[in-house]
Amino acid sequence: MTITSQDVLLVIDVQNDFCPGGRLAIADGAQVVEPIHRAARRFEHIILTQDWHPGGHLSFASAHPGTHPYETIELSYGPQTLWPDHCVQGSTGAQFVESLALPQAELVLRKGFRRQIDSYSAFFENDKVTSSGLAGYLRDRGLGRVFCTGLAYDFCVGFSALDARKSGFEAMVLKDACRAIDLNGSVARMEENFRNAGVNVIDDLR
Ligand code: VGL
Ligand code: ZN
Repeated sequence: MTITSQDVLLVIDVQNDFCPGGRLAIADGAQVVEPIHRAARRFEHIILTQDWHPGGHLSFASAHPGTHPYETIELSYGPQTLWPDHCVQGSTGAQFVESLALPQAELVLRKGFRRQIDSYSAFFENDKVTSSGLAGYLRDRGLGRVFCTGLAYDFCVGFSALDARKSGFEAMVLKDACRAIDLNGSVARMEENFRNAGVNVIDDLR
């Protein structure tokens, strides 16, 4: 596959809390780093996202007495899965994995910083209307094709790819450079969404 100057590599949430030893650890999470580095050599443009929650964030089970992590509850904007406290602003868990070395990245986009709304996608928060501004940024810079990598395949990577399509961009997911949470069939559901939205899943760039 030919990568051009209109393509961007989107590296989602490669942070300590999503890796073994972290608060919301994903199996083999840290193993995305090597394939991400390999892909990154081909891209002129790289954007990182960082899950970045204030303490007491509404997506934390700890903010809802009587609930447990990985339950789903109804919030004003719809269903919300509850998580262990994670990626709290300024914490070690919120830092990028130490081995991630992408100093050439042009933008670090933080998301999930509003206490009352979670944000899986890099484009829209979970209410589906609050914009991060990323679509405008990409458009202003003439970037048209988004290659998604990172954590987690079935949450933040997946919703970012779907919203890239909704915002009018081509969207690819580099599966080999992602790892999944896989909660109650979330991987199968996300892959169905990918098919319906025209998101292309590719194993790796070759
Ligand atoms: C994520 C759950 C909660 C992710 C972020 O990066 O996929 N998942 N916050
Ligand atoms: Zn989060």
